[in-house]
Amino acid sequence: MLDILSTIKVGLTILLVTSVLHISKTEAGPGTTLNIDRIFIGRCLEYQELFRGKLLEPTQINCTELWSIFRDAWTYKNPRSISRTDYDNFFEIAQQTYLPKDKVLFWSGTYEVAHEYSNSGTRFVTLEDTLIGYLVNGLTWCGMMCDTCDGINYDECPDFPDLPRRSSHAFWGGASSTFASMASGVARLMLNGTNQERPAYSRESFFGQFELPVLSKDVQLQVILVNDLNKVPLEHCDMGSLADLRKDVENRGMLYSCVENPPDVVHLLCVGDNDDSKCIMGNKEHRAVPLRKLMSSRSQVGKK
Ligand code: NFD
Repeated sequence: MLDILSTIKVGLTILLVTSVLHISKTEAGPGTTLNIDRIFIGRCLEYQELFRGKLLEPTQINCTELWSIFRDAWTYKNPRSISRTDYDNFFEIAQQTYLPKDKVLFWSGTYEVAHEYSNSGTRFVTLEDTLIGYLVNGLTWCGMMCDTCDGINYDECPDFPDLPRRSSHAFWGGASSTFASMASGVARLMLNGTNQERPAYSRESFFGQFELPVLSKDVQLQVILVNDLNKVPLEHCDMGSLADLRKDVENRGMLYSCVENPPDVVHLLCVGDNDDSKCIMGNKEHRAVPLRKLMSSRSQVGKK
């Protein structure tokens, strides 16, 4: 009897330990991107050597030294203790001194279409087209304290919601405000009016927290409200969260305007999905023929 009880006890302990381990495992995200050093230095060299002819001036920077400065900001440190000031040195050295007037593009909830619109920094400039954003966009990194490793945790990094706010926003918050503080003239902000999960504009977004508050008062903000094809628009200029945005912008003494689904953006959306009724546009010759129709008329010809 005692044997059975102790076997159950051991079994329950194992179950408890594995479920605790499982919970702590699922709360962490993936670890630092493997080969982050080589990716960083490679991107830096590529940015420097191959990006001529874009809206931004090419940079002249020692990429190996820049990697060391970036690495020193977070390696051998607990990711929960990182804050914006850890990256200040990196931002100062990697920051481009000039952003072209009227060409800055912010985005919130519209990553894909905004970057198609900016076209890798040739039509507009997003944070990810600047050196700071380009170097680490899409990468994960976090440090760990240890004696015999390189101070980088390749196994797991904490998920953003699991970090104190000042640590989760340390890099991208700092990068966003460094970028936004240099915008001049007309700045554009692309928002999505068809997302059921979130409002088009949120004061909690990086745009709301780190970009809008540091924009120069001379900047005129033009919102481009994008409605996904085949979805019902949930928000319109001057209604709902867009009305809050107008208030926030005007309270800062800035000029505000808003356009909904302008033709150039609709054209971009139609590249991937020209069956939507919004993609039937222009005069007859330039009208996009829905692929489905074209295919069915071709198969009819084939049958005759
Ligand atoms: P979003 P937004 N911590 O689409 N930006 O207005 C960290 F680090 O909702 C660029 O918030 O729009 N990232 C990038 C998070 C990142 C967190 C941030 C969090 N707690 C800001 N929560 C970038 N390139 O990665 C969410 N994210 C990620 C600048 C989420 O995965 C741009 O200049 C999503 O991919 C742009 O004007 C991304 O943050 C504006 O801020 C953006 O979330 C977009 O930030």
